[in-house]
Amino acid sequence: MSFRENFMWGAATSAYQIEGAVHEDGKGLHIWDVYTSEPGHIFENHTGEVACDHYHRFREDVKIMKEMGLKAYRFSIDWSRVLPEGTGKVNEKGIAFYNALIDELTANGIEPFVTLYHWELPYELYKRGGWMNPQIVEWFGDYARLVAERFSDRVKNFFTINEPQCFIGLGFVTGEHAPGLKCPLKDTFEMAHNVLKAHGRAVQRLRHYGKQPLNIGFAPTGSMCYPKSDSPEDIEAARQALFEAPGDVKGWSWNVSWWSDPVLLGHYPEDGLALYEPYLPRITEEDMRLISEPIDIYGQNIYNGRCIRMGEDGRPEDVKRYEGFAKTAIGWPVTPECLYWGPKFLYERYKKPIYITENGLSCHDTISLDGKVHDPNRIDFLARYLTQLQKAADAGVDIRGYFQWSLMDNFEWAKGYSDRFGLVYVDYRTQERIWKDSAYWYRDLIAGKISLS
Ligand code: GCO
Repeated sequence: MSFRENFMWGAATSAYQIEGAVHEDGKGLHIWDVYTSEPGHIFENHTGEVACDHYHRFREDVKIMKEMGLKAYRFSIDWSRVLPEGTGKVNEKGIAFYNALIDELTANGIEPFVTLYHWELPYELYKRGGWMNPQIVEWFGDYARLVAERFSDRVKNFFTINEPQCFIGLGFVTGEHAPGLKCPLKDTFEMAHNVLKAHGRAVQRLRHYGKQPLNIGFAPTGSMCYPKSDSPEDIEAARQALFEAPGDVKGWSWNVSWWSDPVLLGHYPEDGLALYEPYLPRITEEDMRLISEPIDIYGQNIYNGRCIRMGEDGRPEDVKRYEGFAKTAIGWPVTPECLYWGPKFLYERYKKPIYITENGLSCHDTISLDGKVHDPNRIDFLARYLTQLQKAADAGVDIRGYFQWSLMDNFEWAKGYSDRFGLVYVDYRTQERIWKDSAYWYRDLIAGKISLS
């Protein structure tokens, strides 16, 4: 394998998706706690109340990571567990939980990568306007300071926000995710601007209060674009398509450059500014300085991509997928090329070391008659995708690590427990963890016993 030395082979999770213990030890409510407690929002009214019971079983879970040979683990802190009201009084029991988890990881030689916001907006802050209230910039900054003060002696790597595309787009445009709102588009642009400013403030606070030099980034998502052929025209078309602003304003949040250009280049993209002009909030130079506070690493969640060619009119166009195109259980297309072209285009534009902060798939995993969980589709998917990622590394893209989504099956948001993304199977009736075949495969890959392509 030609990944760099010290390549961070990892797996990822997020707090609400695995922790459970939502009413324990002084945790406050967040928008997902509230949203899932009301029937009709989530598949079969599932909630994260118990989830994988990771809050009580984290030692067992770290043991699994260790046996798998993971070098790194990406997890998120539930803001409302450490600050039940989002701001003000600290919940020491919540802090103690994350301290114990971090200690367990470091004692086992696993590098913790901490996400500050994987969608657990404290309900008390939501009631005060949440992302609409400009004060959230300071609320989030204070939270980041707390995290730096309490955890950064052992944690070096931080991602501020996870997938703003989703939590704004699904939470406030289409209303499929908590808090389930369909807001005027103008509001959603304002929230997005506050999200980016909050990110900037968090970077400053982490840096200032960090107990050691930190690697700080954020973790956006997006459908990548890859060219139909290796012709310069198709490659250029794919690059343009990846970074262009969606023409349908209702889908505006599904946008790479609207989120990443401000953070890394210090300005919003020109095409978006023109296209979305009627909806935009006031944007000042001072805002842009805050938003583009320098970061060290670029996280990107990548699941799939669109195939693009240059059209006869000189504009990029989507190539229709053939009938029967491979898809995962959740229905997403299998497009390994996105893990070559995505990092390549992103690295060319943003010039930052890249972590693939999420990549993976759901399969129809079940316990077979032999008591094992066979998931050949996941192994095939991972082999194909990682071969492409390796190709990107070979081509000189600075890729530092890869986090499989997910370590174990968990609460898949509006889909509840109906989709299984884990390397490890969770039997929710008993909380038994069963290694899927892919978990053994990943272990062997990390150990260098399997080579790609
Ligand atoms: C994210 C993702 C994860 C999902 C995964 C599969 O926000 O990082 O939404 O939480 O579980 O992407 O959909």
